[in-house]
Amino acid sequence: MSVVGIDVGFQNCYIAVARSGGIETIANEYSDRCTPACISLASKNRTIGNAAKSQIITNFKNTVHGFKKFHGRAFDDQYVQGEKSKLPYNLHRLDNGSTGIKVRYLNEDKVFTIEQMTAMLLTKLKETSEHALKKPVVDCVISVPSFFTDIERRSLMDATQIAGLNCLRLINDTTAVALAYGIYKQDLPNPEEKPRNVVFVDIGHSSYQVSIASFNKGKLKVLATAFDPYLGGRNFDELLVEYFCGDFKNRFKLNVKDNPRALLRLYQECEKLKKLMSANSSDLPLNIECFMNDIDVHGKMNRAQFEEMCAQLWMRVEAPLKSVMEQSSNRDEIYAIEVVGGATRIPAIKERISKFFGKDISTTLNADEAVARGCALQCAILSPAFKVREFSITDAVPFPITLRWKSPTDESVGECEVYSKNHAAPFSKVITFHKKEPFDLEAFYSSPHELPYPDSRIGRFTIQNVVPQPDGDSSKVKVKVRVNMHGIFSVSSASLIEKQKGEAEDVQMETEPTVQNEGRPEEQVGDTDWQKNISFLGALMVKQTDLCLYLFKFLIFLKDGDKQDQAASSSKAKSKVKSVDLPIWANTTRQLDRDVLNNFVEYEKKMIIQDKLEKERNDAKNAVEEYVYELRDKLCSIYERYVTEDESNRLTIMLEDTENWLYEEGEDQEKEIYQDKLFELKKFGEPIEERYREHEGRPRAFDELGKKI
Ligand code: ATP
Ligand code: K
Ligand code: MG
Repeated sequence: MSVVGIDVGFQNCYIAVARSGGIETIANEYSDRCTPACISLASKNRTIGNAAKSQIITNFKNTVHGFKKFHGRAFDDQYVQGEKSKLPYNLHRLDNGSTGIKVRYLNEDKVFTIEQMTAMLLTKLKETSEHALKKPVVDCVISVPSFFTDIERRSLMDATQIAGLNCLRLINDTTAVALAYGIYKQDLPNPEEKPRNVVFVDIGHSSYQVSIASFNKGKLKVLATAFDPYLGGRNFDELLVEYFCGDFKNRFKLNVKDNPRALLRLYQECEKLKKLMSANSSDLPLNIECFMNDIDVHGKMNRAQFEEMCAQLWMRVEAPLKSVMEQSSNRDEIYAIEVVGGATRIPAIKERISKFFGKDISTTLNADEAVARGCALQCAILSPAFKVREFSITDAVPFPITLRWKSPTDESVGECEVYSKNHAAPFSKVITFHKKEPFDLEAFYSSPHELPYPDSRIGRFTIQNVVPQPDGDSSKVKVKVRVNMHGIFSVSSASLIEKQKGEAEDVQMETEPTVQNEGRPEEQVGDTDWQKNISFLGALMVKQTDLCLYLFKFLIFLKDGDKQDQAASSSKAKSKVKSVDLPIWANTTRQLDRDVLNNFVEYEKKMIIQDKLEKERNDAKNAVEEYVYELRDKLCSIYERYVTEDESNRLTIMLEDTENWLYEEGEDQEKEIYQDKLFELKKFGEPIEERYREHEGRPRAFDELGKKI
């Protein structure tokens, strides 16, 4: 199996792999360790990464970037609509209401889903890692913003599937960084000692994430997370662009915003300027030649001006830091503040963070590569083929999750917060219900106001085939819910416990009217030590009807780990009850239809083949062109002595004809045509080459011989 970690950034993607020497970040075919999250669609193929980035201006309508946060978003979503007006390419409303991207591809109008776009990017990253590892890559770990909700995570998971990847874990950006920080540390406190608390800050192009994690030898636990999902490097670019648009309007009478190409160029130049200002506080120029209407523009800015201009943004740096500290009880001692992400290079941001903690910040991690490295480490830990130091990672649930249930036959409703904020994850829980018929469980995020997503629904899960006991009593139904490795909630299994003789007492005890209150056990849930595998949390009566009691009870709290789960449930089952698995019908919000997903998988494969064929065709064409230049060059240099004048003239004409052909009729031909052309040329070229080699080779052979003697 492959051990690959992928940081899918809003702007920049990085790949780290495990090789015998350890974890290393790998470079793509441009010797660049950063692959831009950019895809350009064209009439014959698509280009992805660096090559696509260079098309941003020339092919702006079909070059797609900045789409990461469209995952799981409806077209009508406020965020999507806000972005839409800023994008050079077109968004499109899909039939199911999701956001699609409309481009010209293979000479047709085509709408791709966000999952497909990210899959294209992943295809490229997969190929890059396959090239580096020299073997197929399927298993991987991929990073995700910690504030991504279920819908966004599931959408990203679908993308990995379309790209033919098996994502072993979607790991939160800051958790990956924490892992990259902790796993190599030799001096972490022993398990019984006071843990070391470290704050991790990642400010990328689109968002700002903070977490606080506690470390002991061999483990890390995320205590709390906080974020500003809409603050990143791009906000600074936007302000600079805004400024220069005004400046150029005044001084050059240019309406930059009416010209998408000029606007895109200005964005690129402003980003460069922003980076320069991080290292330099003096006046810096911004010059663009032939910007618009043949006018060259020039402007300037310095760091002080920039800082004044961005006042509203600096104010947003503190809130997530404050939030994360307020949430964690171990706030007294912060050992270090580790910052990563490109935008943390801005001096004013560093200063603000440092000032907040009253302490210097550390930049011991590679700001660009730490996330990818953490992903690769997690992948190595999960891989049976790799030996990695024992290191356990406990993440935190970013938003509380509530479960609500309804009976189809009467109006009874009950609900309970099953995962509190910062609850350990991954984590499974078993809830026991007493039911006579199938019932629905609805999962949703309990505090919509803190959700950076407009829809708090997670999904509806119908527990099917529930029947009363032969004696007419309610059946005990155990439902297992979990927040899995990817941070995704699900109702993972349900079983009906058939009453055995001699068990009546047990049931009676549970249906005792004393538990009829509507108290909520979630406070207890939050306080439970997750490491204790089983803990009884008391029972709660939801509503009593004339005929039966709807009762649920939290029974077992299991640290996620299927073996433990199985062991616990099977040993219970063996003891005295018979359990029957119940089918669950899951209807998760905004989920891509599985048939549609499979079509996307096939379509991605087709596009990969198409790209490969197009590349071969292009290579064949380039081979002809190169041969023409090479032969022409050699005819009047090294081959000169080996051709007659007549021969040379004939060949020169032939080469010229071929060159002309390449620009005209031969501009766009099938691969075979180019191959034939090359073959024809070589028929003339190769005999000359041979004569030359023979002649040149002879004295050298003597030389070689001479050396040996
Ligand atoms: P996200 O984490 O939001 O998905 P990302 O991972 O693609 O985005 P990064 O690669 O961490 O983002 O950071 C890119 C951002 O950092 C860009 O806005 C870039 O301009 C900015 N950046 C990079 N270097 C510097 C620098 N020296 N000074 C200022 N900003 C910088
Ligand atoms: K990145
Ligand atoms: Mg990032």
